[in-house]
Parts: sequence; C-alpha cells; structure tokens
Amino acid sequence: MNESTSTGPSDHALDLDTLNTFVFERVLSENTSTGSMFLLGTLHGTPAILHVQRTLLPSDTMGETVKSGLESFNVFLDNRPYFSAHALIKRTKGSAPNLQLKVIWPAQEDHIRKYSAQARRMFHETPELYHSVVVPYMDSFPASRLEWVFNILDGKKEAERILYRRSDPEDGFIILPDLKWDETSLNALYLQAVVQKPGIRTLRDLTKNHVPMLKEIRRQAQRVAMEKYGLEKERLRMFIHYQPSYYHFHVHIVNIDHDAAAGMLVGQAHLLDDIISLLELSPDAPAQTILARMTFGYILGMEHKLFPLLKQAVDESA
Ligand code: M7G
Repeated sequence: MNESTSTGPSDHALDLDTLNTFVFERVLSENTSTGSMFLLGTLHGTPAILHVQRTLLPSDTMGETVKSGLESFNVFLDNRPYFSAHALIKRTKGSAPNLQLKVIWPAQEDHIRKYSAQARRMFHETPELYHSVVVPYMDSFPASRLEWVFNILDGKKEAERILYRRSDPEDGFIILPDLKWDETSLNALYLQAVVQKPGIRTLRDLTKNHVPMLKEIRRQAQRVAMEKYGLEKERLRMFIHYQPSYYHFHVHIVNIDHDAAAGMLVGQAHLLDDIISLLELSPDAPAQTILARMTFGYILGMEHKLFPLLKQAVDESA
C-alpha cells in the first residue's frame, strides 16, 4: 500500500462512493461466534481497516418478525422435536440496518497490529518492570494517538454524544457512548468515562486523592444509565484496563448482560469498585499505594509493541 500517492479522508467523505473504492487486501481476524471480522484494504488508495458485523437482532420485535416477517424459510434438519432452518428477513420500508461497520481510515501500522489475529502471552509486571520497561514505552507513545481523546474532551468531536460532563481541571470527566456500541441494543450498552486532566496514564498513577473522582464517575455513570437507558446500577459492570490501548485514564461502563468478550476478561479488566477499595486501603503517600507497589498479571498479543520489550526484560532477568 503506497501512502505517498494516496488521498485520504480529508479529501473524501466516508460514503458509498468511497466504499466502492475499497481494494481488499486480507482478513486481519475474525470471530466465528459473532461472524464479525476485521478486513484490511484501501479506500481511495489509503490503508483502511473495516470492522464488519451484523447488527444484533432487536428482541422487542423478534416475535413479530418470526411470525410474519420471514421469506425463503428452509428447514435443513428435521429430527423431531429438533429442527434447524435458515431464513431471510423480509426487507420492509423502515427495516433496521443489518450491518454495522466501523472504519479506521487512514489505518496506521499500530492499528493493523492491534486487530490482527495473534498469539497471546501472560506477563507479570512487577513495579521494577513497570519503571524500567513500561514507563519508557509510554513516554515514547506518539501524542497523535491520543488526538481522538482530546478532540472529544475539547468538544471538537462527538459533542452531541456526550451524556454527562463535569468541567473541572482537577477532577472533571465526561461520559459518552463507546465506539464499540452502536446504541441499538441495550444488552450491549457500552459507555466510557474519560477524565479531563492528562497525566493519569494508567491505574498505576491513581492515588488516594483520586478516590472522590472515581466515586463520582461511578455515581454519574449509574445515574446516566438509569435516567437515559432505564438500567439499574446493579446491571452495570465498570472496569479499567491494564494494559489499556490508550494512556489517558478512562473507565469502561458496560451492561452486565453483554457477553463478556476479550476486553472484559481477567488478565486485562479490573473492577472500578476493586480499584477504589485498593486505594482506600493504601497508605497516603502517592508512591506507596497498593496499585503502585503490586505486581500486575496481564495478557498481551505478540503484535503489541510492548511485547518484545517485556519479553526481553523477563528473559534477561531469568
Ligand atoms: P482501552 O482500554 O484503552 O483499550 O479503551 P481497548 O480499545 O483495547 O478497549 C479505549 C476505549 O476507547 C475502547 O473501549 C474503545 O472502543 C474506545 N474508543 C476508541 N476510539 C478511537 C474511540 C472514539 O473515537 N470514540 C469513542 N467514543 N470511543 C472510542
């Protein structure tokens, strides 16, 4: 893919005409249970990643769809009382979209690595490894990778999607729907709280002073979920990733009925409640919090740029 002769999103809108220019290169990864996949190719000659996924079926209208909204119904297994069939949903005026697309365009090398199928390995990050390997890695993390975060915080992008904003240079934050959620199915509700102040790069940087802000994030997320979506607080899973993909502090807020997929597993997700509790149990000195002193176990894909750095450090100390 030649970036020098290509045009990019600044010259073209993302529309059907642009999709018509898609030149498929390869499938980066796919999920056989959801049928979703990440495709790599170009749009107008510029590298692009397309995440393609069927939209979730709406449970409130499915009874009616099954009753009278199907065509070409084909039973391919009859082993009474067990049947299996294929069908097509009739297209009617006002049909819900049946495909959800997410596009990264132009896609960078790091995006391609992140969404490529890859083997994963477990690491145990001691505070020593954190300081000798992870801190220099975070220092070298290109500031441009955080541009989307500051665009949201500054109100330049997604302004109409903000569900809550507390403006305060010290403990301000916003809550908005995550990119992962298309806002069609409540079961898949996925929000994100993003703090205003830069500098809390990961949960290792949290101190006791942050506890009131973390509790306020929890309180406001619960309020927004109830008032906007009718979801009680007991139906929310709130967690923080370690390692995260982006080093600007944020909290994931997800419906507990959402199938616990990759980002919600042990080895990456830490409950907000647990993090608050660990901070409350910590001594006052910021460098002495339990989060600063503990060893974190986590899983990294072998394509992650941190992977070879940690692997080398671990091998050398063995
Ligand atoms: P993470 O823990 O750093 O990594 O979370 P993950 O991507 O491995 O989960 C970053 C979160 O930000 C993810 O849940 C993303 O879906 C979400 N996110 C990423 N981008 C680029 C955007 C965006 O442009 N808008 C919104 N609303 N969310 C985003």
